[in-house]
Amino acid sequence: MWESVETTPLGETLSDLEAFWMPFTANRQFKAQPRLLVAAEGMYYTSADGRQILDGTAGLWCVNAGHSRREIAEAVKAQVLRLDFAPTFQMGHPNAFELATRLVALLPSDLNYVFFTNSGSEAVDTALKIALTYHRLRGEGSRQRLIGRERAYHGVNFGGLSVGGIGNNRKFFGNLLTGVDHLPHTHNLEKNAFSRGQPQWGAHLADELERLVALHDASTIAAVIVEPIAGSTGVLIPPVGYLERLREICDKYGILLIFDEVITGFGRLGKPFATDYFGIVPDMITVAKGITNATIPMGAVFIRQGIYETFMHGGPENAIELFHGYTYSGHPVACAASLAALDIYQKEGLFTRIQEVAEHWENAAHSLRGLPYVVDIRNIGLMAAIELEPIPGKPGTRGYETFLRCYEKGALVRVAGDTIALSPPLIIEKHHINQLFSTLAEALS
Ligand code: PXG
Repeated sequence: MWESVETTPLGETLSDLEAFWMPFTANRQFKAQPRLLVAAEGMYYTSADGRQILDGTAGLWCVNAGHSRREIAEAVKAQVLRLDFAPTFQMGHPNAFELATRLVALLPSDLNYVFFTNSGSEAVDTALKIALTYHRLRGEGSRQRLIGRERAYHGVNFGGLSVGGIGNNRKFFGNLLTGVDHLPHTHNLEKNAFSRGQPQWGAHLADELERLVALHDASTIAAVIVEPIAGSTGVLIPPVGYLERLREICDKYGILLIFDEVITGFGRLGKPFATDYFGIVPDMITVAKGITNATIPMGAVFIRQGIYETFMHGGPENAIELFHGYTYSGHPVACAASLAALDIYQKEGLFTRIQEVAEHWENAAHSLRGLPYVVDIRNIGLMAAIELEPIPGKPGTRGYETFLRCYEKGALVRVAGDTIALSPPLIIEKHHINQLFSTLAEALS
């Protein structure tokens, strides 16, 4: 059926594709010229017109162990047949407890608790609610302010939007949460273009948090949330010393620090999490995507011991400690998928796997320097971005055209404005890396 969609005249194409209102997509443009993926295996998608497309983006930064892993499929099937669903409100099922125990074993010693959600957006809103409640339980209920950062993406729910820093994602949706402020982003081409790994310039931008404290007073600030590396807005890598400084200032003023590791979690940097890579322990971590290798939707918040304990000491034993949760928090099928994904990650050493290819990855990315319109290349772990000079008056067009050309030539890349972002599955081999960057080089030349 899908084969025919691409070849039928426009009218028929639209009637077949019309009903699905696609997320974050120019629907009319897409439906006029659709790009449909019909199968996937390992590093490759198969498109409706029968081509093999190298996956340079791990789906949407999420298929960390590569596509269509049999072990996960089998675990999911077995779980659906054994226990399709069980509530986690006032009831439980073994997989959720087992998964939480397995996850905290991967984390720095103090992050000992897990709250399950179904997406990164829900994980972020959950973490913000925990932060607000935590301070209130400690008798510091005036700490209601949340601090995000410009160019941050924390999903699309109202909490995440409010601390997020992407104008288009925010401007249509009213007042959002009140009492939110933002740190400046750290991206600076003049100082840091063509950096390899963490850029040298910009640690002082964390001191802007001191200014926000001076402005609002620490007694009004609950939490700071940042992506250790901003993914969606084009792989913005923290300057050397920046995250350390944020941690210090948060500690100084009793402000919780939340790392949004929806993209950086589960091996993207050659360590299990960015907290391990940077050696900085936040008070909460939000994850999603790679937690199940994207096979079944799931997200989670990892929470420091002291925060959980505050809730447990907050009232009588028969009191619900947190008035929050989702029907599918800890869904048995998602838990089964996640347990199977963790087995693969651990058996195949995928959390550290990319250390084998990291140098090759970095050199391949930077080999694009000098191609037309390339104004920056940056990389860290198994992430890279190639920033292009915008066409005057038409921001985003050059990026989108490059994305289309890559797709025609057999590679899937992500585009954020005029920046091409890359984050392939962690099973990538050197020959795939060569294919990816040579495709990009052709597309750019
Ligand atoms: N936090 C971060 C850091 C993310 O990157 C979310 C939260 C939200 O997760 P959910 O599961 O609610 O989508 C994300 C999601 C892209 C792209 O290509 C990035 C995301 C989602 C879709 C596309 O940049 N990140």
